[in-house]
Amino acid sequence: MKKRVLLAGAALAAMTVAGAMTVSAEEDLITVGFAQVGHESDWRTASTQSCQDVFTAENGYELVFVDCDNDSAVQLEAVRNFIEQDVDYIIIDPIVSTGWDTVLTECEDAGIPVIVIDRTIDDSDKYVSWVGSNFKTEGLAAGEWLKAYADAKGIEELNILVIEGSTGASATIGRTEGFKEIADKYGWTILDSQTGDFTQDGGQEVMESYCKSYEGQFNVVVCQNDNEAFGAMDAMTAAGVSYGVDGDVILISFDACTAGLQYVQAGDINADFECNPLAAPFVEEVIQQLEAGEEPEKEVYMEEHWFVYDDTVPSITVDGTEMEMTVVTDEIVEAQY
Ligand code: GZL
Repeated sequence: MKKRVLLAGAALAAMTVAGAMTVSAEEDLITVGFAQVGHESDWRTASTQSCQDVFTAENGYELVFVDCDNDSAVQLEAVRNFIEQDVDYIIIDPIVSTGWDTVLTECEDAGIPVIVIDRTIDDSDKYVSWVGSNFKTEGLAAGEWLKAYADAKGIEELNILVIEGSTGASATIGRTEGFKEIADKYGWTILDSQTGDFTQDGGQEVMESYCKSYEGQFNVVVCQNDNEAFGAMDAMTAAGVSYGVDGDVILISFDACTAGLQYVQAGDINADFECNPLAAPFVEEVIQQLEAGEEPEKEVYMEEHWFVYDDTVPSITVDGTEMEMTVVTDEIVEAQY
């Protein structure tokens, strides 16, 4: 019988006095261990907050949260500690997509269901569900939008620099694969593609190097998340390179966090391809299904939008599916994560 955290004594008294919950003498809390990638970006902050907002004592949970600081060894150790603590469920956002089968087998042997969010695990299927986004589709969409935008603006030659996300992360792999498929399809030149590790500092450092190595040779920069784009903008500004809807360089980003959308609205980022970080409500649904003895879906895809400054390109077609481009408004910025 799985050990449950019993809410009793002062904690129970405090919560009943506060009216936070109506409880019997002892209330079982479902313990959830969450091994988070780190704290590298605005997107990550929103992802963490989503779990902290959902997995509360008031909602019947105890969240055991570990920020793995972008270190895969720390993340594997965190999962093993969750097994030692005999939590009820384990959530993993895998820093990298491989090296997981051994520890997932240990979770399976311990009878602890694992739910993967956001990035994917590609060398094991020993988890109940994955909740996240299609990263390759994000890359394909960015490429098809760039083609339509360049055509609309009469730009015939595209010379592209890419600032990739963290090496080995499925978000990086998918966005890179999708965008390169379109670049190959239309015969574009990708001058260089280096990792900025999904951080603002990383984006700035890579862009500073690009501005020196490829001075005057590039007219598109693709950043695989908003924080890299913020750093790249600083670097291009310092180098006297103009970007955005009125600049010499088309700037594309991913995530579409609030700050990213503000830059789109200002015309500094031409297009921002959303990746939805708010997975926790969908994870809770999976846990509740398991609690009820039901079998959850193996894959749960999040809904996302493609944001632009204006309606130069109202829609795109990706893999035969028409997708609307969304012009950023004050209301959209206000409502974003
Ligand atoms: C994508 C997520 C990525 C974001 C980055 O789902 O894993 O990691 O795009 C974050 O902002 O660092």
